[in-house]
Amino acid sequence: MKKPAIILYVKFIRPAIALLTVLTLAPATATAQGFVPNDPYYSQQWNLTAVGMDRVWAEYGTTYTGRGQTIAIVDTGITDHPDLNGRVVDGYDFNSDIESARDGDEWDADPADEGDWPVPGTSLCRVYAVGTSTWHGTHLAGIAGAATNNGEGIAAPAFNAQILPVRVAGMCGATLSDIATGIRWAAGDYTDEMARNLVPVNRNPASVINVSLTYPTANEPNPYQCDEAIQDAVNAAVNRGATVVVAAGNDTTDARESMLANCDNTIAVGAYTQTGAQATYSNYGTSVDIWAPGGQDNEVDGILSTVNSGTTIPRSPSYAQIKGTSMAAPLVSSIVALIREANPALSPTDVQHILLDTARLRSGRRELDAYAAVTAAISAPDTAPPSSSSSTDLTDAEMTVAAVFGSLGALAVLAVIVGGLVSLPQWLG
Ligand SMILES: [Ca+2]
Ligand SMILES: [Ca+2]
Ligand SMILES: [Ca+2]
Ligand SMILES: [Ca+2]
Repeated sequence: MKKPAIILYVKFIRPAIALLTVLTLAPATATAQGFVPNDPYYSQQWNLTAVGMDRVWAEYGTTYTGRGQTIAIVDTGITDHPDLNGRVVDGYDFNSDIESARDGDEWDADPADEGDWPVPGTSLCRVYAVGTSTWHGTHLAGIAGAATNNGEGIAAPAFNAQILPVRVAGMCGATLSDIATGIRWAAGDYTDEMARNLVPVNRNPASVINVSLTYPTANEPNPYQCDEAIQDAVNAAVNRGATVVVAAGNDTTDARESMLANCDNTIAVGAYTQTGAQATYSNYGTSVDIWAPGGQDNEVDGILSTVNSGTTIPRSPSYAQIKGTSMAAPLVSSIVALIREANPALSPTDVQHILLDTARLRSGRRELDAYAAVTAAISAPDTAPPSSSSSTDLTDAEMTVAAVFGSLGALAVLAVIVGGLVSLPQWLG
C-alpha cells in the first residue's frame, strides 16, 4: 500500500524554554454575567479572545459548545491527555507506511500517536534534520475541543464536541492516498478498500474535518491543481455535510501552490500574530478563505495547546505553544462546530458563507469573528437547500491581500522552518 507521494506537516519552529515563565499566570475568574472558563491557562489563550470567544461566552454563556458535533482531526493521531480524555471518540489509523507509523502494521484501529521524530537519511525524511516528536495531532485536538472549565490546562470553544482522531501521518509525513482515505472515513464514507481491510464503519461521522497537512505543489506539473484523489475525498465529505477546514500552509507562498488550500470545497485558513499582523510564514493570496490566530514566535505568541513531553515516544501529558497555520485551522473548525450546533440545518456552503460574511476585515484579510458567526448562524434561515457537489466553494476574487513578500524574505523564512521541528516541552511534563 506504500505510495510515493509524501506530504509534509505544516512546518513550525521549535518552542523556546521561555514558555515556562509565560505559563505562570493566575487562573481566570468567573464574572456574574456570562461564562469565563476556570482553566488555568485560559488567560494565555490570546487566540480565543482575538476571535471574540470571550464575547460568545459573555453573551451566550454555554449555550453553544459544539454539543452533538464531531470534529475530525486528520493528522498524527492522539495521545493520552487529561485535557482531552472524555472528549475523544473511536478513531482509526490509516497510516499505511509501517516505517512512518511505528506501530508495526499498516491500517489499524488504534490512532495513538507513536511519535513522529524524524530519522534523517531514511527514505521518508529526506529534508529533515534530527528532531523530536511534535504531537501535532494532540495539539490540534486541544485547540479544537479541549475539556473546558475543568480546572485543568486550556479551554476550547467546542468543548462539548466529540474529537475524532483519524491518524494518517507519522514520521515525516503521510501519503496523499492515506489522507484521502482518512477524510472519507471521517465523514462517514465507506469504500471498497475499507471493506477489504475490515475497517469498521465510522459511528461518529464528522460535521467538521480539520486537515492541517500541506503539500507544496509549486513544482508539480500543474502547480495550482489539487490532487485528484484528495479532491474526490473532499467532495465526498462535503456531500455528506461535513465542512473541510485546512491549513493554508507555512511556506510564505501563494496558497494556490499549496494543497489542500488549492482544493475546491475546502476552507483554507491563514495565520496572523498576536499583534494582528499577518504571520510572515503564512501562505497568502485569494486561495486563503479566512484568517485566524497562528502566532509568529512560539515562545512569545505561539498557540497554547495540549502535547506530550516525550521527545520520541509518548511520556507524560503537557502543554506547549506552537505557531503555524496548522494551529489557526482548528480554531476555525471549533467555531464551525458551534455554528452547526446553533443551526444544524446549515449546509457546508451555508457555513462557509457565514464564516466569510461575518469575518472582520483587517488589512485586506477576512478574519474569523466567532461572535458574529455564531450570531448569524442562530438567525440564519434553516431551510437552506442542500449543497451541490460542485458549487460549495466561494470565489474570493474580490479579496485583496495587503502583504506581498519579497523572495529574499521568503527564502530566509523557509530555511529556518525546514530545519526546525518542535522541541518537546519536558519542563511542563
Ligand atoms: Ca498501523
Ligand atoms: Ca496504530
Ligand atoms: Ca481544560
Ligand atoms: Ca476555499
